[in-house]
Amino acid sequence: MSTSLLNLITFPTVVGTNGSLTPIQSGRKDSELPFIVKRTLVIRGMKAGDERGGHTHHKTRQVLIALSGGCTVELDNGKEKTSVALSRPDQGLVLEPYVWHAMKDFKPSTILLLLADTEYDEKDYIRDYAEFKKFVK
Ligand code: T46
Repeated sequence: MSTSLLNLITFPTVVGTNGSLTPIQSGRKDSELPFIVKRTLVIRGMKAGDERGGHTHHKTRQVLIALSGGCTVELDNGKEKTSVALSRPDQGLVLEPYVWHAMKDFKPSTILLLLADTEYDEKDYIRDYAEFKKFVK
């Protein structure tokens, strides 16, 4: 079975004369996180030629948000591949289990926020592409 590849959530934004506020909360609406967050990562300090990711997960569901700057995210569910440009703090890319993902083409001062529904467990990662392919046959 292949897993849905591209799922972007647009969070609502409240714009005021003194700036804007984007609530990111869990719920059932299309504009909400589809899980309860257990872990939050802030990923920063990338140079233009760097690459991150290059793995997938057995169980963990995640949402990736470019708080500033941006990058390209390559996605691969074993059947199809696509890529998406992330550059909006009000937009989250859902990363489902068994979707191989890699981030590249980082803009200057990129800060990524990653929200996950599990605690960190290295055993949940598949970091070898050939092993990933065995799971998505
Ligand atoms: C993901 C993408 C989008 C820890 O010690 N604790 C942690 O909670 C995590 C997540 C990682 N680490 C260690 C493991 C590695 O030695 O930090 C190092 C870098 O982790 P990683 O290579 O997984 O980083 P990214 O940016 O490639 O991946 C991260 C998330 O780990 C991953 O879940 O999907 O962002």
